[in-house]
Parts: sequence; structure tokens; C-alpha cells
Amino acid sequence: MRKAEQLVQGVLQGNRRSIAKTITLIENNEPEAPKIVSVLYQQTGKAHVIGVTGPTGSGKSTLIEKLIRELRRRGKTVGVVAVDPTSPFTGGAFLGDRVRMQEHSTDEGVFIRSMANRNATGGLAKATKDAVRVLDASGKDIVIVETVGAGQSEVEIVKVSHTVIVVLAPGLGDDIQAIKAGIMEIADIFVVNKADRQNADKSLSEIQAMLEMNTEKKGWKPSVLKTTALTGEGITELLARIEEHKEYLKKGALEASRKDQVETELVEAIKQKIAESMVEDLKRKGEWEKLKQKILAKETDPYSVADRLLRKLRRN
Ligand SMILES: Nc1nc2c(ncn2[C@@H]2O[C@H](COP(=O)(O)OP(=O)(O)OP(=O)(O)O)[C@@H](O)[C@H]2O)c(=O)[nH]1
Ligand SMILES: [Mg+2]
Repeated sequence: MRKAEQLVQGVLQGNRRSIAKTITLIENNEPEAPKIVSVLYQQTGKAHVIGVTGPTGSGKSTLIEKLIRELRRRGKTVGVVAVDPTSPFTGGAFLGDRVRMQEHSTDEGVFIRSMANRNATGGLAKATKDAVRVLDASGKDIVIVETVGAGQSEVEIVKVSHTVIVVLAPGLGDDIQAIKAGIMEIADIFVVNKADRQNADKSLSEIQAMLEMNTEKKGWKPSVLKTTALTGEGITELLARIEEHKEYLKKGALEASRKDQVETELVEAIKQKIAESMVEDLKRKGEWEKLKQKILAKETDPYSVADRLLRKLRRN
């Protein structure tokens, strides 16, 4: 346990190597990871967590890079977790490399990490949330999570954020349709990036029109603004909107959203623990392969098996 304790101490002191090592343990699902995360959990809740999501190539990483620069200028410390859904060589990793090449490489006030989608479903969302926790516990004022807005796991990740920014680019009409379903409802701020391109205003009014149709949403009215991440134009305004949203949350919504988060996470934790233990049990008893064969042969199906397992569990 000594190693784990040292890591925890290092993280709490904001030590870069300890943070990196801890996130690696989490990513690889090492046995000591859960313990470390639970100890750190008690030291979280101080950072403002910002989720940045949106279609591939809309300029999320470029925007984040500019946000980091401005936040540092204002004396804030920043942690970034970039989730790269495809490979460790593009997207998120690119952000890390790009920023490292610049002035932040020796800056203790910035920590950037990309997470690759190598472990199984659900694993990434959990690992990412835990990485956000580590950065929060390490004392970063702001933690930014970059994800490509598409699947359920991105929506999951976004749920750990206090403020969710959806970044779109002009001419991505189809993407607007696609993200309408999931991401739209959870956006607090819409950014139309690449405002230097044609049709930025058109996209802006499309989003505004869509928001006006959605009259059910109570409370915070999402802001919509344009940026040109390449030049940094609009960054100051974006930060002002983030600040506004943070103030809004302080007035009560934060408490409600924390409760939601706790609920989601509790459900996830129970699901994961029960699933793991059931699968382990079946493997130990040598039934796992047989069950799979039966399902393949259409003698039964995954849901009936799960039902049966649950009934057995309840009887015990
Ligand atoms: N013209 C223009 N190009 C931009 C702007 N912002 C970003 N780009 C370019 O758009 C491309 C994609 O930018 P990224 O920041 O990597 O986009 P991303 O959303 O992080 O992409 P993924 O992580 O792959 O989903 C890069 O070539 C950027 O230089 C902008 O404001 N204007
Ligand atoms: Mg990116």
C-alpha cells in the first residue's frame, strides 16, 4: 500500500508524475486503482469541470488550447482529459502533443492527458471520470474534458461536467441533426467555431431556432456564440459565458446536478460490480463457455440468462 499512499500524496500536492502514474493505473484497471480513487474522491469537488464535445474536426482541441492559454494568463490552473475514440495517434493525443510543443511543457499549472479507447465498453467512460477526479483532487481550478460527441459513452462522460460546451462548425447541418438526439439537451453553451468561414451566421441562427422550439427546458437558457479558435477570436466571450453559467449553478442547480451525478454513478458502480462478480463466478464454475455456446446455438439468449442469474442471486 506504500506505493499507493505515495501516489495519493503526490497527486494532492499537484505533482505531475504522480498524476500521470495514477491515471495510467486507472486506465489499465490495475488492482490498486479503486482504492486510490476512493481516497482521492474525498478531496474532489473544488474544480469547475467543463465538457467540450461536438463532431470530429469542429475545432475542439484548438479551442481548448486557446482556453488554456487565456486561463493561465488569468492565473488559473488547468487539467485536460481528451478522449480519443479511435487511436492514440490522432485527436486527443494531438492536443497533448500540440500544447506540449508550446509554452505549457514546463508549466506545472497545466496537465494534459489523452485517454485511448482501448478497454471494453463502459471502461473508458469510467476511466475518464476517474481521471477528471484525479485532476480535481490535484488542485486544478478548471478541468476540461474533450470528447467527440456521438455515442452513449460520450453522454456519460459529459455528465461529470458542470458546464457542457458543444462545438460545431459551419456547414455541419447533418451533424446538428445527429447530435440533436443526445448532446443537444445537455449543452449549456453552443459554440459555432470556424467563424472565419462562410455560413457561420447561418449555423448560429439554425441553432437559435432549434433552441427556441425547445420550450420545455427550464432554468438555464443555453448561450450561442461564434469563435475562431485559430485566431482566438471569441475566447474572451466564451470564458464570460462559462463564468455566467458557473454563477447560475452556484444558485442551486449545482446541488441538483451533483445529486444526479451521484445517482448515475451509483447505478453504474452497482451494475459493474454485480456484472463482474457474476461473470467471474460463471467462469470459475466453467459455465461461461457453455453458456456462450448455447446462445450461439440459439438455445437461449443473453437476456434469459441474465434473468436466470438475477433470480438465483435474489434467492441467496
Ligand atoms: N478555418 C478554421 N479552422 C480551424 C478553426 N479551429 C480549428 N480549425 C482547424 O480545424 C481542424 C480540426 O481542428 P481540431 O481542433 O483538431 O478539431 P477537433 O474537434 O479537436 O477534432 P477531433 O479531436 O479529431 O474531433 C484543424 O486543422 C484546425 O486547424 C477555426 O476557427 N477556423
Ligand atoms: Mg481534438
